[in-house]
Amino acid sequence: MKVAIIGIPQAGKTTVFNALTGAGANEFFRGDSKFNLAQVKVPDQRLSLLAQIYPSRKVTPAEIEFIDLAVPKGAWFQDPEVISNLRQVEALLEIVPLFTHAEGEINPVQDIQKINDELALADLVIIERRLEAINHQKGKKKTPQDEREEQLLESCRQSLEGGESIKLMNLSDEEEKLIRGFGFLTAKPLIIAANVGEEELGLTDYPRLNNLKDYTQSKGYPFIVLGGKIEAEIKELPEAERAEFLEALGIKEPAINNLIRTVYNALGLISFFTVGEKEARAWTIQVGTPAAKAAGKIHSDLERGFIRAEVISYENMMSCGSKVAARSKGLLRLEGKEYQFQDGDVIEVRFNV
Ligand SMILES: Nc1nc2c(ncn2[C@@H]2O[C@H](COP(=O)(O)OP(=O)(O)OP(=O)(O)O)[C@@H](O)[C@H]2O)c(=O)[nH]1
Ligand SMILES: [Mg+2]
Repeated sequence: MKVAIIGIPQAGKTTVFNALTGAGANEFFRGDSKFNLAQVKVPDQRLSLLAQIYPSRKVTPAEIEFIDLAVPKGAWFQDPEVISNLRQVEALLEIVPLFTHAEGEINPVQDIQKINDELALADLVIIERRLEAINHQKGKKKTPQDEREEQLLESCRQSLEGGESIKLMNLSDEEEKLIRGFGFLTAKPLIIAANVGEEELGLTDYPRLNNLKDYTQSKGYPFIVLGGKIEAEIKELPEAERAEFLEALGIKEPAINNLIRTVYNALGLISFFTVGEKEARAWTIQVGTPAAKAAGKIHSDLERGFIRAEVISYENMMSCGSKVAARSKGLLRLEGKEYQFQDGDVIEVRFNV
């Protein structure tokens, strides 16, 4: 899973990237490097608690990949490298500055609209190009499939020109499949993170924030608030000092954890677990994935030779304290290949290849 961090210049994108990754990435990109890239662990307390049962020697959380793009000033989305990177991600995380930033005036709703316009423009370029190609195929007549595609792209164009993104078009599964290959930017889930200044940290009710909250709600964008600079500082601290620092700030958990979970949920992702003495591990799947396919995440043999999955819910596993106890209470189920793992399922796959 790959998520791109976007936003207006100087919004705090690289700062948030550093808060996510602890990578200490430079604010300025040197040489040819046009982006920062890092794997981020998805915080999940359930996994650590499961690992304590065995105990497991190794704990491997789920991960999401974040990419922080160096965006050329001015011609934001006209940079082909930026665009092609964005087309490959599953979601967009937009940093909206609410702190006093270099660009001066603070106008979060306008900032979001500005970026949305750029995303729409990038999609329109692709649509025009494709329509052109469909209509000017040398010595070839339009197939019914071409016509279906043309019709669909025309309605995407109308939506975009009317200021609406493709994700709000209520496309059918079949239509979504037809346009998936284009990687339209306005079809991707968009998550908004307000980057607030240190003075506003912990404040939940002031006009500028409320406006933004109302706007994101009306558009259906998942929304979170964080102080990018503080979060980056927290990430730099040694583990041992972190708790004390958080306590001094009066917070239980870094906001960045909430951000990662929000992204995970916005993508419709859930985790199932495999646990043993060797390793406790979280695996990421899309909600609704059949068990055999989900098992394929662990190893392709498990999908190919899938027989059954032994499943215990996280809650039952914790209340019973072991797999053996869960089995004796009848709480271990055997599920077939069409079963859909639920968030938190602890599983073991029986297979034969
Ligand atoms: N006070 C304060 N300053 C911040 C915060 N987040 C970012 N900044 C500052 O804002 C400036 C821009 O931050 P960056 O993280 O480089 O922003 P960016 O969006 O990556 O900028 P570009 O890549 O140049 O578009 C830096 O000087 C940061 O220190 C914050 O939460 N509070
Ligand atoms: Mg940057």
